[in-house]
Amino acid sequence: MNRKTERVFLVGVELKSGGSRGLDDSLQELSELATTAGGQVVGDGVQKLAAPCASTFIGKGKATHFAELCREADVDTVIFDDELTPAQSRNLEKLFNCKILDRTSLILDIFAQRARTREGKLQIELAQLQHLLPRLTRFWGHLSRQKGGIGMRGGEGETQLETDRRRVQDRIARIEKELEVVRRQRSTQRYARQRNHWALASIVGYTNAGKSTLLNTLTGAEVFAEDKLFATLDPTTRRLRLPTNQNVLLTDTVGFIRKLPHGLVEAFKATLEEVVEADLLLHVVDVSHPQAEEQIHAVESVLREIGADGKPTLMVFNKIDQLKGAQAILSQFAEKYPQAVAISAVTGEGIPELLSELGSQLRPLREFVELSVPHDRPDVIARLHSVGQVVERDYSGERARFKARIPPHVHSEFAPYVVKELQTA
Ligand SMILES: Nc1nc2c(ncn2[C@@H]2O[C@H](COP(=O)(O)OP(=O)(O)OP(=O)(O)O)[C@@H](O)[C@H]2O)c(=O)[nH]1
Ligand SMILES: [Mg+2]
Repeated sequence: MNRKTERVFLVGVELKSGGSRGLDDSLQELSELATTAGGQVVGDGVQKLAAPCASTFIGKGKATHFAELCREADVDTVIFDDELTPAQSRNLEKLFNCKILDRTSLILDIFAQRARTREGKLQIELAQLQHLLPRLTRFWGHLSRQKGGIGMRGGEGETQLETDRRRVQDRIARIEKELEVVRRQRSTQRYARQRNHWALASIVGYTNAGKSTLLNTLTGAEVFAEDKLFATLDPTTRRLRLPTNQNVLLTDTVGFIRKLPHGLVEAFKATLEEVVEADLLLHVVDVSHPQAEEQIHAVESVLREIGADGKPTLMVFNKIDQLKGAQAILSQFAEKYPQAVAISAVTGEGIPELLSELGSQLRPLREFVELSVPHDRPDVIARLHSVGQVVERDYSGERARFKARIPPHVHSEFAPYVVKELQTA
């Protein structure tokens, strides 16, 4: 763990089909990922290709050249921006004579470093082992899990390999069993929540968009927020009370990224159930990011993958304090997404608008009723004001009359006083 920081070299490929701009952004992001994982990027190289090479992904000549650069720069790990096949990894490892990672395994490593809950840790380990299994080579060596570095390191030689494979398979089987137990417990907790019948809103968005910061600002939660990718892995849920007295459960969860490994999405499906079950999604976007638009699409594609597309979604354009002179961007987005709100989770700008938009989007979930309450039941009247949103009141008659929106979970409490179901606007 206290070994010197790993020196990292990045390799990107510009396929004829994609533009070079996409490659630059992708490499820039890969570099952030490598840094987040604790590496130090000491160089990078790109190659233009019609199609990836089956044996070494990039061309053999280019690979040999990069390998030389890496030796000179004393590089420990070479990271490819795309997913490598097991054969490509093995061949490249021989050629470079150092550890080869791809974007997928890098993201998995970061997740492994960040997981805190039992379920999170198990999910990551499972995804990691499944990714690793066909790629086991002598550079991965024994499987003691090490923290801090990029990935696992070993180097005990080929003889270890068969034993390692068997151990990985055993471990996968054990984790799957354990996950089942952990999940059963969690779904019991969820049922408890469902009985509350509060609306559930889930914050989604690209990694580093400001999701946790927003949850903290809205609810005073103390979720870890940091200018690093994937600061959050495990979901946190807090109650948010809107100015209209509506209670909402607000969940902050793991961020998305482009080329998010499929195995990881699979592994996280259970965690992401909060997203799938939500009544409303808050899609937080860092509008100050030059790739904001691409990030929106990446998030939408993960949402599709987990089956949460088509959900009512409130677009939240965050970090407007960072826009400075670039306000034009905001109006472009506003045109494209007319329902959106623009905020700064840090300065609090736009938060009142966000709250009121939340209120109106969640309103249809509540029942709009007319009530008639005897004057000698001030307790009922007080309770109505504390849990409901009273929009009209009339104390002049024999009984007090109200028009109010009340959340479903207290509907039965007021049932004796309801005289009319009103149309929800
Ligand atoms: N200037 C500015 N910075 C913000 C704003 N919102 C969040 N940030 C910063 O952006 C960084 C990322 O914020 P987080 O809240 O951790 O982002 P996240 O979406 O939860 O990220 P992950 O959990 O890593 O996916 C932090 O350094 C925040 O301080 C904002 O409105 N303005
Ligand atoms: Mg976060």
